[in-house]
Amino acid sequence: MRKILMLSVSLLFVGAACAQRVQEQPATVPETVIARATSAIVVDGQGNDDAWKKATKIPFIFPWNDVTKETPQSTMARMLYDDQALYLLYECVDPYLHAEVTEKDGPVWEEDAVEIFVTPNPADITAYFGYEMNANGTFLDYMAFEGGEHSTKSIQFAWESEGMQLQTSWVGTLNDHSDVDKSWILEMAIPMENFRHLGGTIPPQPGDMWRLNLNRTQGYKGQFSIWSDPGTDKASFHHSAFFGKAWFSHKAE
Ligand SMILES: [Ca+2]
Ligand SMILES: [Ca+2]
Ligand SMILES: [Ca+2]
Repeated sequence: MRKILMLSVSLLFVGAACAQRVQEQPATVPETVIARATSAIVVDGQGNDDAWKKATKIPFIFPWNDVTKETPQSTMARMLYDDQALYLLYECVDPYLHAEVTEKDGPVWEEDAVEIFVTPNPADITAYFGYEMNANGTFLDYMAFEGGEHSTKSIQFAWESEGMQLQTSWVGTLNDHSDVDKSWILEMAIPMENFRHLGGTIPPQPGDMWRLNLNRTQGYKGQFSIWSDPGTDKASFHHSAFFGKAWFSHKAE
């Protein structure tokens, strides 16, 4: 078991070290507001619930690809919350849909996948939860610990979330690259209970701030993209010092 986990760790970092930086890192990390969901969200991979219309749109940036010279495979994320769950919606433009991993905690980051790295405790951002989800709805979850900006990370894949709801949908053909696809959507609800163990207030209260980042992997003929630029020369996501700031609102925005 230990051997398998160590192999996974090495692949995690090899897989995220291809593209080279082309843009300046912003001087400050981005901030957003997570509105309270005021009506039910049905996690069906469609993202068409009324509640989503009031969520702040979060576009991803491309620190490692010159998207003035290549077509950006854009991503728009949204977040909402209530006392029960943190809700996420990712809408991904993607001409080549690729996701074959179906094993829980498998190497989804090597395929078309989106991620959230998050801690409810802004006083100690060296530990955080990671969720990585591929386009067919398979996910990997873990707790990550780091000793500093560029230190060795410890990623505990054995940690398991409970009660996750997750669905995807797509326009195109999955794992058939003889055609050009259009897009995919991932919608999920992470029960708030899963955010315990690192400090912070669970469920979050209005005015609370969590540090987090939203990522998208390169996949097949794609681009690494992200909400908050980690400042690395090559695409690399595990840098909590550069997580963005997400403020919980008492109302629907
Ligand atoms: Ca793709
Ligand atoms: Ca796990
Ligand atoms: Ca296809």
